[in-house]
Amino acid sequence: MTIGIVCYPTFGGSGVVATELGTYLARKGHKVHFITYNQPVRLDILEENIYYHEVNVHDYPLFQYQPYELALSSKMVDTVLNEGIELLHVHYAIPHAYAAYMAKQILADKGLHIPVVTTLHGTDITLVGRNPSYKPAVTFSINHSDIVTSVSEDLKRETVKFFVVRKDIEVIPNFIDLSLYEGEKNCSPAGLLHPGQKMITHVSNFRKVKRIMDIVEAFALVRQEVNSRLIMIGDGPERERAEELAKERGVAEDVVFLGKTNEVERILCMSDLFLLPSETESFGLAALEAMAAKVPVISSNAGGLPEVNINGKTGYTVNVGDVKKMAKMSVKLLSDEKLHAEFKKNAFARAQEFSMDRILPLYEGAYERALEGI
Ligand code: GMT
Repeated sequence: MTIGIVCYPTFGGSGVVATELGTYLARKGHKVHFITYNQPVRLDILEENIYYHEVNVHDYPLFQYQPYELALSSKMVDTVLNEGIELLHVHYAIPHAYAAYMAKQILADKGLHIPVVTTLHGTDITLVGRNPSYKPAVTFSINHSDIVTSVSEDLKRETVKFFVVRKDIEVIPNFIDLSLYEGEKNCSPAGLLHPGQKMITHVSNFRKVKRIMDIVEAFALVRQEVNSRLIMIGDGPERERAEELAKERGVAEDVVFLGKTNEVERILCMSDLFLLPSETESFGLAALEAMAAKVPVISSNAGGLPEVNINGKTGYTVNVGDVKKMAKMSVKLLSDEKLHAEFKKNAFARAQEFSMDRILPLYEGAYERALEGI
């Protein structure tokens, strides 16, 4: 198949999923054309069957806001016509599904039928999409996609609850390439830990929804009982406040802010525990990545997280904001070697259920059905 993938090129989960999906489809022999405003961070354009088309938005003094959707639709049309793309797969509804609908209409006008597959990722539904300024356009573009997929059962329920959806939504969970987590030989704490310390890790874009302060508060409690260090990976608006809070709680020396790094797998494989206390999370790809590295997870029980992290097995799930419980369960896991070993095993076994080999064919199936017009 020749597939056009539209996504955000940034570190965000939807962009990562889209990039990895495209990369693995290309390795299976499909031709994959990425259409975005920047080269996606994890995309290797030198790989066979991968092509990248940049969307350029022209600046004009009249515009207070640049018409990105227009440029994106036009780029989709050109790329479909020039490269023989058979279907468009857009990740994150806003504004990609809407722009794809426009492209589809323009192409129909030229006698070409190009199906659109839309994957809903989370905040496009749970935070941004349900805002009244976007809701009618999001509803319309969901209903006019040929196939709609969502990354968890919870996100499907949320979509049906908040939008008048006439389309059937197929759940295709996020996936993981387990081979990336096999390099245990390279796995040594390097300079990150003092001798005898346990490593607690968090990875995110440090937006408010991730509840970064809960992590610091919980760590301050854990630190009183377990000799440990908190490694914070990523960057975003809440970082500075979190750094301040670590100082206020007297744990700054043991809270390391690493910023954005491509060494996530290497750091995860040395970790003893992963924290993800998000306010909402449609899936929680970061938790799955930790589990693939055999790291138990303590997460909130929000959104799709309980579909990934099984309470009492692969880690624990706690109510949003319950910092004390998060700390208590962390101490429990970090102080009981036998329990920790069992949870590590369970976490990895659970991650295997989301292995790329199992999930990729579900997308290929969706593409085939879209092409057959079902
Ligand atoms: O919040 C993020 O981490 C970014 C966001 C995105 O759309 O890029 O992530 C969403 O999509 C990920 C991939 O499907 C999911 O794993 C995340 O749970 C989801 N984030 C939220 O729902 C807050």
